[in-house]
Amino acid sequence: MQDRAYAVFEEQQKNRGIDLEHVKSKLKSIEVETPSWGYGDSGTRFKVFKQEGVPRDPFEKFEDAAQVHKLTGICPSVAIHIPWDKVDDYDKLKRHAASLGVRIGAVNPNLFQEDDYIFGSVTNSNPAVRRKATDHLLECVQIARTVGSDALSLWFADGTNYPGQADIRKRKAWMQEALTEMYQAMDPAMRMLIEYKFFEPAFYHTDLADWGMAFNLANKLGPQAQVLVDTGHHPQGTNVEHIVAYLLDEEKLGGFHFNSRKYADDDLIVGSANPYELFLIFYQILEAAADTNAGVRRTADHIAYMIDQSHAIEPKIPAMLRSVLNVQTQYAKALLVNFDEVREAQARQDVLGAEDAVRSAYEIDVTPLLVALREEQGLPADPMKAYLQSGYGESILPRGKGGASW
Ligand code: AOS
Ligand code: ZN
Ligand code: ZN
Repeated sequence: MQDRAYAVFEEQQKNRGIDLEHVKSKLKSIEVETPSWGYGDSGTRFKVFKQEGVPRDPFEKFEDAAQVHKLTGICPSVAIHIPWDKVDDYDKLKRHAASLGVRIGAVNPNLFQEDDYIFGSVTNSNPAVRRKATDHLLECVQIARTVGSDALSLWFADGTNYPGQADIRKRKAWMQEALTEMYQAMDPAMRMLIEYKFFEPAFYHTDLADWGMAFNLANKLGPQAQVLVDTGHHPQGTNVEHIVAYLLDEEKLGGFHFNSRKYADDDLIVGSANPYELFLIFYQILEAAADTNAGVRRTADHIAYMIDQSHAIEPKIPAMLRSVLNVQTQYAKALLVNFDEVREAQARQDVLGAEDAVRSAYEIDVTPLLVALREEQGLPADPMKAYLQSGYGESILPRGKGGASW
């Protein structure tokens, strides 16, 4: 069955002018980082639901994340959040990860969970609080060094709820001051990925509200600072793929926090409500990866793909598997775009022809391709089914309820 399906697929792609060996090698090299916090209990501001079998500590989070990598082959790193993943011995955590076949990815400083930060962290008008927040950023640089991570992901809850509550321009300066200190402490191989979000938990203004503010700051800091696009952090109707193209062209796109949204920062399974947006993001990335400018190509090839989701009602590991598979599927579809065809249609100013060249790739069923790819890699043809049959989900139930949560 699969052999026949793949033969038909191969023939079809050959006729479309697509080099499947190239497509497969790209699919084999993409890496999608999963977040440690996605394996713990989470919820909304209304309720955190406790599930059975949830990891009780960072070590167990890595054990669950390793299952996702084992079955998909594309999730070799796991982002950590400090202090959620605080341990006495980071070297031990690093070794534990390695023993499971994964590694520690982006280090995320957490500056939003302590009472001291009620009016902000690095932008707090109280210098003692700003010092404490900046020291935590420096501590995270040190942790990244210890665990061998080259990425620091920064998201700030800082902002205000009311007009006049604080001096917006002073806060802007304090943000830059803190990040400059952190930037200077980083090793040359490290990258600072600056995330933005237009609202929540602050509702009047957020200190880093949009990509333009993050971009401006990253430019001021230097080449090791780049923008992190969290797909859920935009107002309704925003053209996220346009932001992606713009930042790529400026060589300032550092990474993604993938998730899906309907109304706000919903943190739902990526590609569940808006798969075409995800496809179009990859289309822009692949377009940039073939640019004549080497800097743009390098930027496109060094994007940190990360998932940022908190599954409140779904079983954690299958929800993460679904997310990773959705990313892989849309990436595979984007790889089937015939870029020559798009460019030729653009040159003719053939609006419908260009649109068709992009959309028609999205409409192709890539299942035979992904199954063939997994077969080549010794991975299960259907990772979700393999997980459900593996018994792992049952084996962790003795952990009980009341595991780690945010
Ligand atoms: C918050 O909205 C952001 O997306 C951050 O990336 C945050 O650090 C992450 O969601 C963990 O809470
Ligand atoms: Zn995020
Ligand atoms: Zn978010």
